[in-house]
Amino acid sequence: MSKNADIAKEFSRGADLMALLDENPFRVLATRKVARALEDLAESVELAAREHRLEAIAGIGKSSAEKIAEYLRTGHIAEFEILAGQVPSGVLEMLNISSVGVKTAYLLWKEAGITDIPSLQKALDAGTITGIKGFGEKKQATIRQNLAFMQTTSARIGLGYAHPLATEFVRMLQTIAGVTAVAYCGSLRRGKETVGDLDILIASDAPPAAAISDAIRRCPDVAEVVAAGETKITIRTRMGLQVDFRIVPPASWGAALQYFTGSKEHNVRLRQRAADRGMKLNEWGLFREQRVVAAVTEDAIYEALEMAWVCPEMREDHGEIELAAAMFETRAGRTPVIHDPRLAFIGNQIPPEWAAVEISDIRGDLHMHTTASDGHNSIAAMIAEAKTRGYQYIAITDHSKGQIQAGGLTVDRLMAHAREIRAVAATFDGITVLVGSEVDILADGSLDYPDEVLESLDWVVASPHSALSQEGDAATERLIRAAANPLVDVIGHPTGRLIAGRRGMEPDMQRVVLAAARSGTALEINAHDMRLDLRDVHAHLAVKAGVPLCIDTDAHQLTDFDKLAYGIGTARRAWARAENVLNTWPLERIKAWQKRRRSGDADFA
Ligand code: DGT
Ligand code: CA
Ligand code: CA
Ligand code: ZN
Repeated sequence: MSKNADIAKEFSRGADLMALLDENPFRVLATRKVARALEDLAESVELAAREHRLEAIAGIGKSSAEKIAEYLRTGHIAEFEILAGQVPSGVLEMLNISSVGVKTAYLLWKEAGITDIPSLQKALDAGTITGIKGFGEKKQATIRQNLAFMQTTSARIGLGYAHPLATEFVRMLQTIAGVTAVAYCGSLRRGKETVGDLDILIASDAPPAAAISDAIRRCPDVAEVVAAGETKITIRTRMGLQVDFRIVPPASWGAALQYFTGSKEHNVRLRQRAADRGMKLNEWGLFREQRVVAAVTEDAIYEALEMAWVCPEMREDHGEIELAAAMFETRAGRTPVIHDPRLAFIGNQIPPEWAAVEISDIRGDLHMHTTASDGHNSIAAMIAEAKTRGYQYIAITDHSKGQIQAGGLTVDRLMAHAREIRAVAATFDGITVLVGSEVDILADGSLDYPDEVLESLDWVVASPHSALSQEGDAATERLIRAAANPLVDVIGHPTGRLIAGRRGMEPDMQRVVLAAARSGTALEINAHDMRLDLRDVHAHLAVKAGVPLCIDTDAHQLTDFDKLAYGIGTARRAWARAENVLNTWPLERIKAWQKRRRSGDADFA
């Protein structure tokens, strides 16, 4: 875990402790805000502290900045340790059970004298928790189930499992008579890299609840029905993923979709915006007095709140509300004054048509493997598949010689492979195939092939594959050195992290981005669900600095092309427009961009 995540966790623990000790709710809230600010922080908290910039971060005040500095110095925060001394450690651990929040833990501790998970388990089994308000049979049953679940798994689930499953549920539910619309919402719709659970919304007039419930139960993935009511069904899949289904009337579709898409933070701001205008927003609609102002579509709701529609991936209260309000003003012919520093990179004038990149903007995929290294398909099969996807160009980029276990190519094999790619490509019309390589960035930032070899290639992806636990500065220098080579077109999966598998390098990404801006090098968003590297906050740094992103699937087989959607989700979370994504450009523009750098007359700084 990074320092940012470590300290965020520490503040979150501090907030929990304060709440359990009945501290002032405003202080608790302020402490939670610090945790969130650190989670969202794109740069290294250590660097910001060293340069005395902590207090400039929204949500972090003087005393929090001091606490952060203290943590960086000593590895703990004394004030929180003192609080921790007053709360049994088992009470904090109970908060890890989903459905046990601070309030519940507080009651269990103070009213029932339960101070750890084993005694909670015992009390639930023996049925000895009685006479406490809010602890009926139902609540206890829920806690018991969640406790059992927690003991089998605790991790958030990756998109590689969650997305196909959600898509399949949506497809299946759409076939039920009486169902007028189905969509997944929650974190999946917001394009987050992992999900806690799935939220699926179903619009249906006269609720055929029984038909829906039967159809869900029949799905082969369903292991257990956790709860089933008229309008809400919750199941658990064999893989341990929870899915919440909610049935709403079509008249409330837009409001429900908006509500259940979240994020909570975005929704809080929206409800406030409604209140400021004398209206009330909830999952049923936007109301003035008892009258419905908007409810059927999301568009209408945002419109009535004097905002442009916000793409789901941006709904995190990271400035998108201010952006959408400014777009609304611009469209109405007014010139909004933008004060929000988060929008500064867009410029003084918000274009009325500002839009995040979409799948249909993508013209090609510039990172993929064949059987020459560790791919499963031939050159011809990859080209044919790319053609069916409507791509105008692709790059074939097999591994370099250092990747022995992945069948990396010696220089001789690479040369033969290049000839073969050109020969096979000549048999296809209507698509340009770039001969490329995914060359290893070695631990010191040098590359696995000499420049003479790279010069003969049309496209060079340079990626780190080994020495991924390097310390921060070494990792930063390594990536900067690779980017400085004018023959490198794009840095592939820059940190090497694997979601739920490997933490990867933690370079100072702001410095890497600035170096890439100077050298005119693109940075990859590797779209594989296990990677999503760059991640959202780092890709946002590239967008702000004007460094082109390249959204690649790194396909090792034909079906991997489908993973593009995950990379698009991350790019949209980073506020990337089509313009920011290199592989939305026509090939001629990419070539001109590459030529400026390779010929040394680049003027990228
Ligand atoms: P996850 O499941 O942890 O990946 O994240 P989400 O965002 O999918 O969260 P989830 O499943 O708890 O709730 C889905 C959405 O429903 C959430 O983004 C906003 C909305 N929502 C659910 N419960 C609440 C609530 O208590 N307050 C507010 N404001 N919104 C809620
Ligand atoms: Ca969810
Ligand atoms: Ca949920
Ligand atoms: Zn690759």
